[in-house]
Amino acid sequence: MPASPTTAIVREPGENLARGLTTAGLGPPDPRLALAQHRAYCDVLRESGLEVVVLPADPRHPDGCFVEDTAVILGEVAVITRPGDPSRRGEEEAVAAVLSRIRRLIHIPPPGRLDGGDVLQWGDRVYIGRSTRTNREGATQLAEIVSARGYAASEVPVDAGLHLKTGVTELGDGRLIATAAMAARFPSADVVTVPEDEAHAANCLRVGDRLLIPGGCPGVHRTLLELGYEVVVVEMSEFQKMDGGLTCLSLVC
Ligand code: CIR
Repeated sequence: MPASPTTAIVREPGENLARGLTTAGLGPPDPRLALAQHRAYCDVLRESGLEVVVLPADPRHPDGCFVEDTAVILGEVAVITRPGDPSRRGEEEAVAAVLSRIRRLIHIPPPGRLDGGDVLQWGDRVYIGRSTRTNREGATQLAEIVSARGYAASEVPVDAGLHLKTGVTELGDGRLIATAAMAARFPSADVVTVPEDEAHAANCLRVGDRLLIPGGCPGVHRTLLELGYEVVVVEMSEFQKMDGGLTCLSLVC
């Protein structure tokens, strides 16, 4: 496994982003603002030391910018998922083509369904969310793949929110950030619990020494600064309208 990540794979949001799946009820995203926010996100990744591979938007896949769901990076291996919603199948192909140059690929075959947003790697353990997108077969297939590589696998029920990582992500330094409901699933962990009105802050992205957090969460921002994190705020409003967060927009490998 490379000592630290060097690359982020992203895909630009298209003009038809609003035709993707959403339960947010926040109204349709503005495709131009989404593209500007996406470019700013990529700039932060570059400033954080990553080479950013930008795939063009694909009009067949309005949710295609949420590349996290298409693969799980595990050291030298990339697990190419079988996205849980049929409308998203096929998004994984362009990502797999890039990953095949830098990782050995393993595929999730049917009847497995798995979204990368349901996979949280934390230390030597891989947590797999059982959500509306990730079924038992998909979770079991991934558990076998990770177990064969020395990780422990645990399934976590996802009762609220789209994916496991909608409600819990890694801050670095052995700490997690989570909604209250998800924090209860990690009783022995050091967890920063987000207030209900800043629930979207449970999806943060640690890149090197920097911690990317979404805009609109002043309370969590303060807490993280007090804990000593080098925080970078990234505006995500247009992606939040489509149930997306910071981790969803890239595959860091
Ligand atoms: C979907 O519902 O599939 C997309 N609109 C949002 C996916 C967000 N992905 C993620 O949290 N990993």
